[in-house]
Amino acid sequence: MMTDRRSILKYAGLTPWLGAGADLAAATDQAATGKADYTVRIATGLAELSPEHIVSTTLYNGQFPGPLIRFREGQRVAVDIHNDTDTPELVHWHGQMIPSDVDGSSEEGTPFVPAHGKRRISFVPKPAGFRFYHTHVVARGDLNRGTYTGQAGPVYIEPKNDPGAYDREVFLVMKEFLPSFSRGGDMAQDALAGSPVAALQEMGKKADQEARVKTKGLEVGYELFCINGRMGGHGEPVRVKQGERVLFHVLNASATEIRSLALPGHVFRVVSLDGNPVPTPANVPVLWLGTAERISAIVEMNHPGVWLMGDLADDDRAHGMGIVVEYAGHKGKPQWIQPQPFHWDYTQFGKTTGPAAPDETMEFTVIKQNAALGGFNQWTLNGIAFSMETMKPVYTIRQGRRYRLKFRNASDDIHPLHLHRHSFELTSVAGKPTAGVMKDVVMLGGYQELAFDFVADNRGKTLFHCHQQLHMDFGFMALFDYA
Ligand SMILES: [Cu+2]
Repeated sequence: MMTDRRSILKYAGLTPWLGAGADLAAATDQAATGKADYTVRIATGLAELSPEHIVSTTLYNGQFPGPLIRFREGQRVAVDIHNDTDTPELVHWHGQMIPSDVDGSSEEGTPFVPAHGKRRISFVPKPAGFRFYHTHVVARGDLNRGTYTGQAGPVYIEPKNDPGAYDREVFLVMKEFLPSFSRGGDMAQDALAGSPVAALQEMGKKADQEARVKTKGLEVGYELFCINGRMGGHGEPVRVKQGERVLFHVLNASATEIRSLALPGHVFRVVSLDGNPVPTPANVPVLWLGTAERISAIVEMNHPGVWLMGDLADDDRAHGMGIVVEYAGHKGKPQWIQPQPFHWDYTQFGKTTGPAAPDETMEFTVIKQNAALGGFNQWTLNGIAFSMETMKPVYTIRQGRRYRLKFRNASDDIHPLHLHRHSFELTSVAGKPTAGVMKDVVMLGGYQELAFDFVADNRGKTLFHCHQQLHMDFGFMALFDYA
């Protein structure tokens, strides 16, 4: 059941990348001169989420989401990044194993794309699968910077061999706009499976009591929500036929929020997490995605009608977090049915044997210092908040060694932990051992524990951080560097 991949791009509001394709001349020669294979232009523009809701923000190539970029695994590309804004920018190639100077993180030493300037980069895209690209600048208190803007877009790296047991693929990018600060948040506490650890709850309470300011730290909320840049009901529906198998590639491009997604009357067969095939594909009624996580799931279209595929949070869905799925021959108002609560458990996609024993184990305890930094919460790893001035702490790693990172979360927040330039293997989630699930972002539950392994196989400075923009900007980062 092979289909023309490019034909899917007209669905769901994603625009194909003009001029991009596998037929381009070898890019190696174009790395220094000549025409780039891709151009990313960063500029302020308007995103029309609905006729009544047009937001001004920073965009890639004048659109949100940024154009879907299709790379071919192992085939070098040259990318021109133009920055038409007044501030330096960085484009991070999330989930790819590429050198530090093109990864898009100043902490790793990637040069900024200067304001009103340009930078050409060249790299060999890998590994195959669903990745994305997004800005990696610090926002702190500026809600017009960083991932609060519209600087995000999907990347798909075509594998050399593709099993492709589906009829069509559809990319969905979930995103919020019009952010504002508030005291205290509405973190989706029911997202994850597993129980809190009492000792971590005690630590969290103690940190709260020791905080000089007793009020809650600032959090970010949003007014508008969208999938593929359109509020629910305002974009082109996903048009399907009965009996079709549709592969959805879902990206949570939020700056700060955990998202859920359900399609009434249908189940998702999760086949990949963060673009990497899982050892045990499994059916679930609801997807949960931390900030920057991706899920690829096949849905068998066996429940004809017009449905709203949306977030479980009523308020967010009412303000746009949904997209219409319309069967051929069916018309009318899209229907939503609230699913039963469903706890996300990464281990159901794993295997029970393995993983390999690590060469070294590092432990990290996460603590929130309530409202400690000018009203913002400060985050510490083992008591240290990352400093943008000194770029410390730095953990030294050695080429070829397997490291196990163990996390203990002494806060009630969920943290989407992200490691740059490497994939990691989940080894334990909320006390449950697992193996074989390869990811680059994973949600560490409130007052829970989690462990993953990674192999040091990509020399260069490597950033680790929580992908929640408010957390990474206020301490929740660390650097790894090769000896
Ligand atoms: Cu966090």
